[in-house]
Amino acid sequence: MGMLSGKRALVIGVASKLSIAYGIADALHREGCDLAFTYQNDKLKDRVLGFAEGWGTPASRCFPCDVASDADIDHAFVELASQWDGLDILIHCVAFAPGDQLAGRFVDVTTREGFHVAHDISAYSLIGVTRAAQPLMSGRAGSIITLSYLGAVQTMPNYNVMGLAKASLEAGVRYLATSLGPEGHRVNAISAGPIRTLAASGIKDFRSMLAYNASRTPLRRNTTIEEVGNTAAFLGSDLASGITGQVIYVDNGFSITAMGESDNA
Ligand code: NAD
Ligand code: 0WE
Repeated sequence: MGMLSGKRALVIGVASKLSIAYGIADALHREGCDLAFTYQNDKLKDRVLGFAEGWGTPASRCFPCDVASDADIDHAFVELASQWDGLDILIHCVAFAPGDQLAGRFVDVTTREGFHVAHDISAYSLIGVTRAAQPLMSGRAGSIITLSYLGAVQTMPNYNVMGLAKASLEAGVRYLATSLGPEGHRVNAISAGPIRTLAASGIKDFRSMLAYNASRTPLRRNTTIEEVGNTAAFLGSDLASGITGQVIYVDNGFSITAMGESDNA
C-alpha cells in the first residue's frame, strides 16, 4: 500500500515529460494517490490529457487554467468539485517572467511590467489557487506544495526579478501556513536545484550552469524530477504531519556550501 493511498491531488504545471510537475505526478501516482490536472492553455491540452491517461486520470479530471485569470482559477475548482467531493494535496508548479527580464544586468533589465508579471504568475498565483481550493480541502488536513529556487535567497546571474518573485512566494508559504494551520492544512515549498525543463530551456548558458552545479555540489550530481517527486510525496503524506511553512531544499546539497569544491580544481 502506497503512502498516499486514498488521497487526491490536483497538479498544476505539467507541460512536458521533463516538467517538475510530471515527476511529482509520477511519484504521487506510484504512492497510490488519485490525480487531477490543470493545463495552461489549449496548446498543452492534448499532451496533458495523454499523460493523465497514463496515470489513470480521465479527461474529465483535466481542466484549463491560466493562473493569470481569477475566472479560470474559480472555474477550474468548480469543475473539480463536480468530479470530487474533497481534495487532500495541491501541487503548484508554475512560474513565469517575460523573457527580457531573465537576461542581463538586474538594474538595467528589470521593468515595472516585468516585475508585475513575475510576481503575479509566480507568487500571487499560489495564494489564488490555495483560496479557491479551500472548500474542497475543508476538514481534510490538506498539504499544499509549491516549487522555489535558491535565487529567492541568494543572487544568481540572470535569475533577476524571478528571485524577488520566489522570495515573495516563500514568504507566501509562511503566511499561508500560518493562516491555514488552524484548519489543519500544511503549506511548504521545495527549493529544487537546477533541472533542464522547458522553463530552463530558454535560459542562456543553462548547460554550463548544470555542469558547474553537478561538479560543485556535495553529492556531485544534478537534481532530478524523480528526487523532487519523492520529496513532494513525503510532504503530501501524513509522515510529514509536523512540517509546515518550510522551504525544503532538494538540491543535492548545493545550497549548504559557501564555496563548492570540485574533484578537478
Ligand atoms: P516547466 O516549463 O515544465 O513548468 C512550468 C509550468 O508553468 C508549465 O506547465 C507552464 O504551463 C506553467 N505556467 C506558466 N505560466 C502559467 C500561467 N499563466 N498559468 C498556468 N500555468 C502557467 O518548468 P519547471 O522547471 O518544471 O517549472 C516548475 C516550477 O519549478 C516553477 O515554479 C519553477 O520556478 C520551479 N523550479 C524550477 C527549477 C529548474 O531548474 N527547472 C528549479 C527550481 C524550481
Ligand atoms: O524558476 C525557474 C525558471 C522560471 C522561468 C523560466 C522562463 C523561461 C522562458 C520563468 N519565466 C521564464 N520566461 C521565459 O520566457 N528556474 C529555477 C530555472 C532557472 O531559470 C534561470 C535559472 C534557473 C535555475 C534563469 C537564469 C538563471 C538561472
